Amino acid sequence: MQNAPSLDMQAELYRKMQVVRLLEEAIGRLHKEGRTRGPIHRCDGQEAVGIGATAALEREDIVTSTHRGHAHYVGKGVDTGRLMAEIMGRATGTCRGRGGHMLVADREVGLLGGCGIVGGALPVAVGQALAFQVRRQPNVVLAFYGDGAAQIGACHEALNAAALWKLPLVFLCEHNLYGLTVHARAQSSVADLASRAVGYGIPGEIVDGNDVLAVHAATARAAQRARRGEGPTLIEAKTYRLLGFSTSDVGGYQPPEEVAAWRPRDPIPNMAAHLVAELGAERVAALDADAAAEVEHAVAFALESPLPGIGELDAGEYVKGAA
Ligand SMILES: Cc1ncc(C[n+]2csc(CCOP(=O)(O)OP(=O)(O)O)c2C)c(N)n1
Ligand SMILES: [Mg+2]
Repeated sequence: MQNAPSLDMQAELYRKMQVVRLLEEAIGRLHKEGRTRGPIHRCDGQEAVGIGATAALEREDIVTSTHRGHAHYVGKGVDTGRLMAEIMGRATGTCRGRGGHMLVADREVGLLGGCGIVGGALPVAVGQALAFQVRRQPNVVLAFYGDGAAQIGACHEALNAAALWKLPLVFLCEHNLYGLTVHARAQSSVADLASRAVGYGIPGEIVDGNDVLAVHAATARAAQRARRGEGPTLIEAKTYRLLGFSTSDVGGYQPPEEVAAWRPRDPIPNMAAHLVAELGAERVAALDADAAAEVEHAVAFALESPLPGIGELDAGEYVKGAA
């Protein structure tokens, strides 16, 4: 493959996908035990998108995320202990436990934040990319959004402005076939959302979202183009939401044959098979063990961490006593 990452980097991409999967499974268990609050949007099956795309960025580049952002967070380098603590509302979380799983932000690693308003982060990404351009900084913004978010007005406005002003922005649409319980065919007159790029005069590319190396390569190309001042790219990553919308999803709308067709395309076992062939089973087992240890440590750290104290309630206020 052209510009394929080194085998060591491929191993790290695999290990990070495993970290995300194991985190999701741990969150699922903790949720069932009543130890998390609110619905959680797991990304099982979509790990290759977040991990592959963020690996193509520099630390100073910025990511905006969605309500389904765990792979984006881990990929951009958020500490998994502080991430887990944030998901569990603990004082040691990246936002001191105030954001929760949908609103994780960590400026130190270039994560501007998750977003519970579908498509709401896209105009924010435009603003950040404009700031990079105005300040002549050599950085790019990677904006994740879903196929559902692609149907809202703010998405059109963001694409139009970014294309017009040639902003250093990569639009990455995670097309997982559903917005909530609604199939893509009931949301859009076109199946390939990348085709919309033509209307903005920017490149559009469809990529196998379950192939971490393909996602990485496409994002690296788009980021290079953005850094050269040539403007945004729209990448559509075709993927699948294996476990439904959220932990409160009662299911029943994803046809079993559809799920069965996507199961063999799970990005993690496929990458494992590739790495076993390249590096041997022992090395892959060591990567699995390393990922499991990291997640175990992250969960223990979160569970040992205190909830925020009542005295810290106004700690994040811009203006003290404004109310
Ligand atoms: C503005 C807005 N409208 C509706 C919702 C409710 N809602 C939450 S997620 C979602 C579907 C999003 O679909 P998609 O962008 O494809 O993301 P996915 O859940 O598939 O990852 C909807 C309608 C919301 N959070 N914000
Ligand atoms: Mg979707």
